[in-house]
Amino acid sequence: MRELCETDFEVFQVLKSEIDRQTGQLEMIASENFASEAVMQAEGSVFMNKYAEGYPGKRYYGGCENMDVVEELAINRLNMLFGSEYANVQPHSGSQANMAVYFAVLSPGDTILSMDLAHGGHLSHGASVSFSGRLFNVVHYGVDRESETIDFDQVFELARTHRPKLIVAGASAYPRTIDFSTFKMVADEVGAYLMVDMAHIAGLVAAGIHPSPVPFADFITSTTHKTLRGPRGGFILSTEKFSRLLNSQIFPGIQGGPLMHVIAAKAVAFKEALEDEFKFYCQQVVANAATLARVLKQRGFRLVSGGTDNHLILVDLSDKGLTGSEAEDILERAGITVNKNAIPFDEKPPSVTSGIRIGTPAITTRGLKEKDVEEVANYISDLLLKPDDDNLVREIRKKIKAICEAHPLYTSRLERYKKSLEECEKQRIHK
Ligand code: DSN
Repeated sequence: MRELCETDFEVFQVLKSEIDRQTGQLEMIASENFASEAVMQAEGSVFMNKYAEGYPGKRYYGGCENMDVVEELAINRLNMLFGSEYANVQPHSGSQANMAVYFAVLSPGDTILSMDLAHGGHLSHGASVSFSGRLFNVVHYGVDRESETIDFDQVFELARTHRPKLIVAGASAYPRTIDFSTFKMVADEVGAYLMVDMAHIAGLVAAGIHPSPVPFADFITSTTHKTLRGPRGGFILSTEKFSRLLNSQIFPGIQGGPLMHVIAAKAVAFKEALEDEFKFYCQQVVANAATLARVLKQRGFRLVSGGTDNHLILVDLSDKGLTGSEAEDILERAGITVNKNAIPFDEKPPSVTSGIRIGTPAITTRGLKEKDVEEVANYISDLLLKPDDDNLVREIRKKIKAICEAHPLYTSRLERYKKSLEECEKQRIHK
């Protein structure tokens, strides 16, 4: 078999650069993580060659016997992980998992009550630029101006006024525990279905650190690549009674052939998440986020809601004369990757913002603990308090590089790439 570097040197080089970027910088985007080599091995495998429309035991193509086994493994492990009755592991993404639930229980024009994107919600929860906002009548709740936590008085009031058919709980930039039992009370009072999109916190739920939505929600959707640390993709959990309806909404409703290589990788990730080691990892993610919050507060930064219960924090930079996009850029130059993020009631547009979102899942995967996070939090503070100091950026870049070297990532993969590159260069010279 010819190696990638022989068949396509341009893609090989850019892949090598991306490995260098991921391993040589501190990844603090709250929604990103590093999947294990085993997960990547399953995804980069011959499973990708197979069409398997349908579900285990009922496919529309021959030769699916191994597909059935791997999809059953993924389904059973996922149900075991969350204590759910029904799982669909075919959604290509979280958005498609959400779309399938909407299409299962709503008709165009029906009302959804969900969290405002500007207060930490998600595009696919009814933002006007998303299919969800274009097809459905969406009413948004948000956070309370004072506490910056979900305003349940508003949730109750909007539910009573608008009688939504579906209430969506779940967020992409919310640093606090979400109270699913109160959402269930609201849904019951107005006769709505409850969907929880737990994409950000799925790993924490699996590890028993965040309360589970399973006892409360009719539908649970998620991605697999955030705190859950699997391949990029989605899934749906529910009860047996919705199984046929949900299966048919994913296929043939909105998707064709499932990505069987991704499903194989999901199966591997779910097995990893069932192990005790994953629980310890998630505990460390939360401990690291708490340390980050503590140090940044000590250094004079205001955090939305005053802190964090989970894997992320939202820093309000409006009193520092910095925009979120400037802060993202300064940190990136020093080797720390974060994203600009609107804070609740932000007056700046989403392309600028007044805040940044910082998360600890990926740095925890590479082994950073509280002491390292304290050091990193101080570097972040130094950089944001002296945004024009280029020497400081250079100095901290070196320190971040040293932290990365002390916590290596994908060592065997890098070794393989190095060997492959050397081989390839030898052959290029000889040609
Ligand atoms: N884009 C993801 C995030 O960063 O939170 C959500 O889909």
